[in-house]
Amino acid sequence: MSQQVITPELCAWITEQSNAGHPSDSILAAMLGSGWDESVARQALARTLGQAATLTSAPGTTPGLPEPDLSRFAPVIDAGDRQVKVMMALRQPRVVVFGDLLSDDECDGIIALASKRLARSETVASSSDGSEVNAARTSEGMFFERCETELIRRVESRIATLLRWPLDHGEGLQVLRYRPGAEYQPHYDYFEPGHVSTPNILKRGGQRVATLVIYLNTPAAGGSTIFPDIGLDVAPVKGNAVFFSYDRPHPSTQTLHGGSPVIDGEKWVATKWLRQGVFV
Ligand code: PD2
Ligand code: ZN
Repeated sequence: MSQQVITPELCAWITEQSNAGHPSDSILAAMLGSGWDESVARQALARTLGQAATLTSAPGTTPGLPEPDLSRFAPVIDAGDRQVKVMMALRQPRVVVFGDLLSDDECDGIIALASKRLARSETVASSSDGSEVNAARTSEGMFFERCETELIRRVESRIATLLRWPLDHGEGLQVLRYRPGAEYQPHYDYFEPGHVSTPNILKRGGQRVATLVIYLNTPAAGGSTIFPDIGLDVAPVKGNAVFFSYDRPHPSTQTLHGGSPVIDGEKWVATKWLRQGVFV
């Protein structure tokens, strides 16, 4: 076949397929079936949908997505050192609510360690290559190093077992505190493919492919985690967690989510973001 060219029409077709909800590996399979060279097809997917679409077999990345073992839909999952409850599971998008992921003492221990190091939360800057304070995120936060303390290591290893995803593919745990009125407006957790800072961020382990938000306390009112595209509200309950995964950095994953304003009391969460490869 003569040299194949990635045309705007091809990119538009890929976007259309993705918006219709077809996962990137199905789009790739369709392209291979119509005679596209694999490396050109992967390049076209990457250019259109971002790196995650192409990395299922890229060197150094783990294929598939983090996913708890729900095959028997047992009421609890053995996460190594703790039996974790499955409260709710949605297939598309994949959202799972876990109960009793952490004990009360573990939640209190993480809050005690984090409270000494809180600062106003930052997000990826909108135009420059860095991070900045963002009015959409009125919480305070901090990051732990991976395995920074014995408690953090134990929790991270439980998460790795529960979600069947290597511990070293996880970013350090981030802890956020929301005071009354504080919120986290709806956003996606993956890195925007077209953003100026994304190529550098992706060097440290590729795209984010899943999020686990763990509730470290139970606010008196407000503070649910909301998923506007699917009309889901998850109540923040101490020790519970909400997990969701996304196979491409694209709104068609329906993983838009936010933290609704805290009405009464404080809300504390610990977030674990999982990458495609080793996070360094
Ligand atoms: O605190 C939450 O409910 C929340 C909502 C949306 C946390 C995050 N995103 C996050 O940490 O990414
Ligand atoms: Zn988020």
